[in-house]
Amino acid sequence: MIRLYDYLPSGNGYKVRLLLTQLQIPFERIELDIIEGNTRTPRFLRKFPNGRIPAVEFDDGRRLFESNAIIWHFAETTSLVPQDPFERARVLQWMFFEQYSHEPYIAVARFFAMHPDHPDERRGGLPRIIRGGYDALGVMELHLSGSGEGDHAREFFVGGQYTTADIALYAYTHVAHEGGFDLGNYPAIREWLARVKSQPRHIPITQG
Ligand SMILES: N[C@@H](CCC(=O)N[C@@H](CS)C(=O)NCC(=O)O)C(=O)O
Repeated sequence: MIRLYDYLPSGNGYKVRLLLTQLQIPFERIELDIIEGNTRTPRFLRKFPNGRIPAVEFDDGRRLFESNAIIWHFAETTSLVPQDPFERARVLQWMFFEQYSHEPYIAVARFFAMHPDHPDERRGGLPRIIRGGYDALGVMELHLSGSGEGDHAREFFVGGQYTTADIALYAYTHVAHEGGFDLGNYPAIREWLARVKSQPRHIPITQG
């Protein structure tokens, strides 16, 4: 059975939990408290030198970390990843966007709000982090609402179907308010969030 090293409040961990549940792939979840430094122990670092969850371990000893690499691996041969090479690249485009332009702002602002006493050198840059988060939301709203030149409104991020791009972006967008973000001016995002939530076998972030 696949072992998933996880931390319940983590949106990155949630991506993997959600995807495995939706694909009906059984897994054992091992909760590590990141606040207590449980991903930085010599034992964990020997397996996962990045010292972060989510990370998975297979029965044959293979290991994988980075949430989006993990969900890509499990979804690659399912309807959650399109078959057309260009559409696949578009899914990856949004997954890279999530990691570079979205998660470092929206997830970090939420982490600060959830752990006001946790020391973190990035805390001083909070105004820049909030700005970055709203920039990312603006990009998503533009794409979903189809307000760009020659564009059209979209139900999902790529190809009119629910893909790993939606899972990657949903993970922290649906809890953005916990980081202080107001989605009031982002109607297309709010409708998309409801659409993702209504997918078969959806689970909330609080479910292990
Ligand atoms: N890019 C990584 C980010 C992973 C990450 O930042 N994990 C956090 C929890 S969301 C963590 O394990 N932090 C513990 C630490 O850095 O010690 C991914 O998408 O998996």
